[in-house]
Amino acid sequence: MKKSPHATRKEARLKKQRIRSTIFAMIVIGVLGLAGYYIQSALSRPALEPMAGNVIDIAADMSGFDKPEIRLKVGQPVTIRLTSLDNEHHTDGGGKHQWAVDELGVNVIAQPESSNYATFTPEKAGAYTFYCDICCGGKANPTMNGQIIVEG
Ligand SMILES: [Cu+2]
Repeated sequence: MKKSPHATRKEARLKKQRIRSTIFAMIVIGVLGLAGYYIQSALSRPALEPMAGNVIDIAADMSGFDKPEIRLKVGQPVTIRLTSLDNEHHTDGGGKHQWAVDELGVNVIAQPESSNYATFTPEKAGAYTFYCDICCGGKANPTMNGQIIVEG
């Protein structure tokens, strides 16, 4: 059966519409993809080096750190990720906590109910003290410190 000229014209029009909506969809996908890319790169934190080595999670609140002792190996990179469990309504320290080791030159400060991290490689064996000096009477508070043991 032969198609009438009218039906052929209609088909051609539908085909053109289909091509047009395909092009439109491709443009939309492209724009969304580009926007997503820009949003993602804006949200990522360029100031921080990427996490490397073992990631050790430490949580802190007003009652102290959740780990009294951390064992590391000389020459092995490690990332300490500190999370503050306290909110900003704490009058003492404003919900921030710190994880610092003077001998290793590491100092991480976590904002209220947030995480922050530092990556480092211990170079010398020994036992060091980690502490938070922001809240609860600072370093002197026995719950806001612990031992880091670096083994050769
Ligand atoms: Cu603290």
